[in-house]
Amino acid sequence: MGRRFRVAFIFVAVAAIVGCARRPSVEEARAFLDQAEARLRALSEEASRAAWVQSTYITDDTEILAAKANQRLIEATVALVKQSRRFDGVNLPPELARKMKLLRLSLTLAAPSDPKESEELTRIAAAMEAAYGKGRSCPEGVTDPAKCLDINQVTRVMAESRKPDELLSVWRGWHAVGAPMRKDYQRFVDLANKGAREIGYADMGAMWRSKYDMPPDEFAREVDRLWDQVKPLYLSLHAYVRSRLREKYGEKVVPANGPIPAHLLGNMWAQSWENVYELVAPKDTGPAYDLTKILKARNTDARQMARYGEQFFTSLGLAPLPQTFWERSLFTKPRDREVVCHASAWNVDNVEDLRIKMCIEPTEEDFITIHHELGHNFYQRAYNKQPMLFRDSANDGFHEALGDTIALSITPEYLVKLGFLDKPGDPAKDTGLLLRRAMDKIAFLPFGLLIDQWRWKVFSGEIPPEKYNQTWWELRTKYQGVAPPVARSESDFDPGAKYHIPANVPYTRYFLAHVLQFQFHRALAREAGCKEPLHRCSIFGSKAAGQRLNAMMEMGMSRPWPEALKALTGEDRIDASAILEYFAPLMKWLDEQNQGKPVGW
Ligand code: X8Z
Ligand code: ZN
Repeated sequence: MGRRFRVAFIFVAVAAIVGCARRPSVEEARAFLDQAEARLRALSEEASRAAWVQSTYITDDTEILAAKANQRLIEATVALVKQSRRFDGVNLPPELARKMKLLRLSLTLAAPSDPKESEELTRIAAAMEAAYGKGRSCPEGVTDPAKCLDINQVTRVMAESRKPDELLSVWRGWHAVGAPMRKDYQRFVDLANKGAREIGYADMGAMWRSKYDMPPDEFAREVDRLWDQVKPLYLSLHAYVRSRLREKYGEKVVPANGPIPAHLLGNMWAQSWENVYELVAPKDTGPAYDLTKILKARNTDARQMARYGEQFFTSLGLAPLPQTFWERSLFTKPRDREVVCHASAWNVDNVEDLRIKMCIEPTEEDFITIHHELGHNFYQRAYNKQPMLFRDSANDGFHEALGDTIALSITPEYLVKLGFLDKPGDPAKDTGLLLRRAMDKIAFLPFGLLIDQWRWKVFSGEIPPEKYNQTWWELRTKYQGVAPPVARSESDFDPGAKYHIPANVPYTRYFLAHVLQFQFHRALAREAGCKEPLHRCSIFGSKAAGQRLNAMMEMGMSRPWPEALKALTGEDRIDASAILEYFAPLMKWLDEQNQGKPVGW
């Protein structure tokens, strides 16, 4: 016994002297991960606090403070990733092996180890997000900010105006927000790639694609497979909407068989079209209700909008939001300071300091977005008992799908329960209802896909800076079938006018979410005992559905996502059959409408 000990001791001492690593033990790996988790937890809280203040009070100072806190978090993570390499080849129990893997995947922005470069990168990141937050749409030639529109005003014009000239002016003005970011973005890509390479990825896009419990190339193929499944539905919707818009705006504005001009679809990015529903509504089965009108007529204020959202989640048996949520959230756009209005949900201390930041307006769009944001919050709280490295959704598509799943339960029957409607309307006349949903959910799919098709190629270098804008529009035309309403050039940088590019938020998550939410909804509707067609099912008040949902949410990221999917749905593949089933009656109707009309562009 004594001898064996001595031999081992000598071996360790020699290994330490010559610098050659003895293989570390499982216990050392455990201790390393415990410390890593504690450190990441502290630094992430600090970075969140700084980011919160930056986003809700944009100034030069908050920008620098947020950048610095983010730099500390990223540098520490990169250092931990590098240290974790010494456990390569150690046979770890599954939980520790998963933590090791997730540590290496935990960044969405990697920074080079040179502190000057990591400082430059985090400063650029903070500056781009702030520039977006401060963005204004100014009419051509105007520089007086008082004559320009902020993002909420721009959103309203895009949703409500039916004058092509006015829409064009606002569209052009907002897209000008991107141009000054071009140089920064180019440098951002170089530095971020350098950081990604240092921790073992080919580039940032490869790093992002590695987060799905499968080889990155296989993930890219999965995404293509899903798109192929839903594409026929998108093509039918596109053809129908184009022909109706052509009736409205005339042959000079909307081509018979080409892409639709991107400013006519009710949204700055043409990413969801529900705001122009009335222009394409079926003539005999129009909308049974207009939620925006109802909310306005009831003088629903921002907090009340959030209360409606919370009430849905508590009806499932989930605990109410903490008091601090109501005290610390930002619900309305402040009059006297710049904020990032793009909606987001936070868990500042990774326990239950839950908040949303959103410039809420009483519209249907925001009513749904509130449910989306609260979905993040309820998910965040459900996994807060997991170890730090597992405090995330099964994959990022799950996080984005959660609240949308709940919002699919905002059915006419549910609106009757809220006292918003007298009667739920006749289910035999649901084409309008389905078309309206499709204008949101189906219209979004190609947009959700193309953003990262562009970014993946930008990060890999396949798209060089001198082709940033051209390729952006090639992809928008290829996938969405939309065209810029005025000529664009490389002096523009239109990707910068979409929040997630300057804010560096990966986007494939939303594409996945738009498929997953229908899969979730179908499973939960069954759990709730709904026998109606899927679009008439609401899980409001179903404790059984709530339990099923909660069991999945509590898992956080502790298991590969197919297991979480299985816990909720019994299926272990992402699959478009639910979204196709949901819209099957509409598909049939659209194909009838499209008889003899051109499809595609
Ligand atoms: O960014 C969001 C959420 C916050 S995670 C409001 N969404 C995407 C977008 O607005 O572009 C939700 C749908 C897609
Ligand atoms: Zn979200």
